[in-house]
Formats: sequence, structure tokens, C-alpha cells
Amino acid sequence: PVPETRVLAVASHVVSGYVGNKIAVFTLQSLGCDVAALNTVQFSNHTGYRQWQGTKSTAQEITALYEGLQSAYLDDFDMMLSGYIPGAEAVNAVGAIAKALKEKNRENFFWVLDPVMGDNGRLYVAEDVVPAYRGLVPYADLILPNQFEAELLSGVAIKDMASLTAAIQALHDTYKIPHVVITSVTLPHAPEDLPSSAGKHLSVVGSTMTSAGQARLFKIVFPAINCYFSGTGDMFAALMVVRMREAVSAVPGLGGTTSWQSGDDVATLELPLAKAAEKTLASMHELLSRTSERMGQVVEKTMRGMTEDDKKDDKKMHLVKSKAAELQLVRNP
Ligand code: PLP
Ligand code: PXL
Repeated sequence: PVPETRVLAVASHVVSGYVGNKIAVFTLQSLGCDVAALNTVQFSNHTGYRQWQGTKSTAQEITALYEGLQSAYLDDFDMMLSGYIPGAEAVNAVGAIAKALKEKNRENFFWVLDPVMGDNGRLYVAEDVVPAYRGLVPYADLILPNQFEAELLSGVAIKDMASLTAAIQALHDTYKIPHVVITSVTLPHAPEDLPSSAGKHLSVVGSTMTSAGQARLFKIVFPAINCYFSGTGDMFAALMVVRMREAVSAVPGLGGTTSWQSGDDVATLELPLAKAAEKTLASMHELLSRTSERMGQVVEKTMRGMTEDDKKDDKKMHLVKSKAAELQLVRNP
């Protein structure tokens, strides 16, 4: 089991559904972590529905909440997880919190940073969030960019395994970031990298930097489920927090540059990061399978409340599909 772990989770709150802190808090708690949730937005639902109500937290509000924790001796965190933060000022406020926590707990503090900026070539945060994250990555211990976010941070276009390797090395070189996992990589022109047809598989590629600054890469290829889901990145990140804590719990010193981290003399797939990613993907696969099995039922139930005209309306049907794509974690813990 995971050792006692107090986590500060900084991500979005949605009133309905399971993205951001709504999935991360449950995931972390169900695996035994003590979680403090700091919400970067409060929206009725996630933005993939294409309509929502709610407000963003300002940088000042985020800072004030942290100061509240500090002044009440509630800032004794072992780990921090940060996800969706829609504006640059707020990103910098979250960065200042991470720096303060690292300063307090140099030996053991570990920051998992999901630099949420966009996907498939499209940004879904303000443009100045990109340089803000570039300034913060040097303070993180593990980053979880998707393919597009890795390109934005590294400046390297990823189109095959060679450019992917170059992008990861550039991330280690530029930011001195010890651990990187690139979630959901699709390499359409590299069939030799895949066990069977490219369309049916996704890869997760990660690396732990050696003490000499060299990337140590591992790749896990897994079957893709041919469905659209929301919140997968957030759940992946929460599981990685727990699995990294577990993977290194035998070794004192979670953060910093202790020798377990460089993995100089460890076989690639024995790296704590690789083991953590493997366990995380196994859980994700199980949950996504169960979610996709129930999608039809959720669609049917929602549609019972709709008129025949509503059922012909593409926008309304998009809402129905979005709801059915919410992760079904609570009944499948
Ligand atoms: N699909 C699967 C199976 C995943 O594990 C992940 C993990 O992050 C994603 C999709 C999406 O990742 P992201 O939201 O970071 O792009
Ligand atoms: O990381 C997913 C996510 C988190 N938070 C909000 C979102 C989304 C995805 O759409 O809209 C508010």
C-alpha cells in the first residue's frame, strides 16, 4: 500500500461529471491519500460539452487559499498534482505554491505537473499560458504532456520515434526535468514500432534522466479503445502520483536528484517511472473498458427525457454523447 501521503491537488471542479479534481480527488482518496483540493475553476460541466456556466478562480484567489493553508499549518504536503489552469497569471500563482512547498520540504516533495494546454494541434488555454509553463517546468519532478504539449514545450515536432526521442531529450536538456511521460502518442508512420495495426494502439513513452542528463526511454504500447472519453488525462495523472509514491516508497528521498531517480544502473523497464506507468495504464484500461460498456445505457437513459425534435439536433446529441463519455469510476472503484 501507499505510504501516508498528503497531496495538494490543483485542478478544475465541475459540478457534474468527472474531469479535473472531480476524478483526481476520488482516485487519490480511494488509494489512501489525504487530499487537499484547490479548484482552478468551478464550471457546471467540462468544456468538451461546448456549453457551460461558471467561473475561473483568479490568481489572487488561488494565492489567498494557499496562504490560508499556510497560516493554519495545513501546508505539510508530500506531493502536489497540478492540472488544468486556464490563465497565465493563475499558472504562475500555482507555480509559486509549488516553489514554496519545495522550499519547505527539499528532500521529499514531489510535483507532478500536467501542463494542460491543448491537444491535436489546438490550444484550449490562453496563449500566454505556454511561456508560463515553460518557466515552471524546471521546478517540477514529473511532467505529463500529451504529444502536442510535448511539442510546445520542447520545440520539436513529433512525427516518428526518432523525433519523439529528440523531443524528450530536449525536455531533459532545456528544463532539467527528471521524469517525463508523454501520454497518448500516435505515430502513424512508424508501423515497425507497433505490434499490429497502428490505428488500434496507443503508446505511452516516458523517460527518467540519468545523472549525466541522458534520457532513459521506455515505451508501453497498449490497445486503444475506439471511443472518446473525458478526464482520462486527469485520472492518468492522479494514478501516476500514487504509483510513483509507491514505486519509491522503499527509498528515502522522493524528490531532488537522489540516485534512484537517475536510474543509471537500472534496466529500463525496472525504472520506478516505467513501473508506475504500467500500473497506471492497466487501471485506465480496465476503467475505460467498463465505461465504454455502459455508454449505450447512459445515452438511452438521457434520451428518454428528450423530444423527437431534440433527438435530431446535433448540438443536443453532442451533449448526450459527452455525458455518456464521463468516466464511470464511482461504481467501478
Ligand atoms: N487515453 C488514454 C488511454 C490515456 O491513458 C490518456 C492519458 O493521459 C489519454 C488518453 C489522454 O491524455 P491527455 O489528456 O493528457 O492528452
Ligand atoms: O482535463 C480535462 C478538463 C479539465 N477541466 C475542464 C475541462 C476539461 C476538458 O474538457 O473542460 C474544465
